[in-house]
Amino acid sequence: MPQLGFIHYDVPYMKAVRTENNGHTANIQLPTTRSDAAYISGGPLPNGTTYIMESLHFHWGSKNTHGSEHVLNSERYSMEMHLLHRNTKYETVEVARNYEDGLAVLAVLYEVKANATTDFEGLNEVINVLESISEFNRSTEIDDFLLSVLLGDLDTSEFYTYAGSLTTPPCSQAVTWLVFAQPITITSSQMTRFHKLQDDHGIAMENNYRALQAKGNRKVYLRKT
Ligand code: 1SD
Ligand code: ZN
Repeated sequence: MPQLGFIHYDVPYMKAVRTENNGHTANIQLPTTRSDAAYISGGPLPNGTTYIMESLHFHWGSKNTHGSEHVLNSERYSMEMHLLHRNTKYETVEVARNYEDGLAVLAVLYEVKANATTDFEGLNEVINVLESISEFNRSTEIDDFLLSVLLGDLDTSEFYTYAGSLTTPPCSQAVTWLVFAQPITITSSQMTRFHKLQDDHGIAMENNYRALQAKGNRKVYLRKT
């Protein structure tokens, strides 16, 4: 399998990126213009296709013992980030989600370790603005947003991959999932900043993850590229 390729992940976005509390999560919408966009290719993605970065968001629990959507070897993690990419052969995410090769989501797992005292700095790019979007419908902008910082020194060569669905309605079967095998350690104070977000009823936004689904006849592959 070819190596998973990251294009412009190490180039800051020129346009400020919009970060919004949509009542379900903190969602960051990335520019997708010809001169200001990031992409992935290779790995398990169909040969010769490029997927453009569209948006990213997070899923978490009410406690640090749960919150991720993926579970690795029975291990639940505190939070999971989704980097949603669209196959450039489709015009929009809405169109792409009607096709099996429409979307690719990179999933990063976060583990809160009680004895971790040093923040995972990469996530602070997002965490620093969470207070300003604590209420539903609030939005703000982040300047010079850099995707590579978010991944830190995560080993992106090892991931689980399978053909699956979006985890929110309409749960379209349109996603090539790539779940990085190595979790990122964050501090409990970093996790607390997500727990302070409020939903559309002004109630703590928590447990915004989908319940574990049966694997069915899906094949999940562990890839080391
Ligand atoms: O939950 C997100 C949802 O907010 C939206 O981004 C959707 C794509 O249209 O993707 C799902 S998920 O499957 O990435 N969780
Ligand atoms: Zn998601």
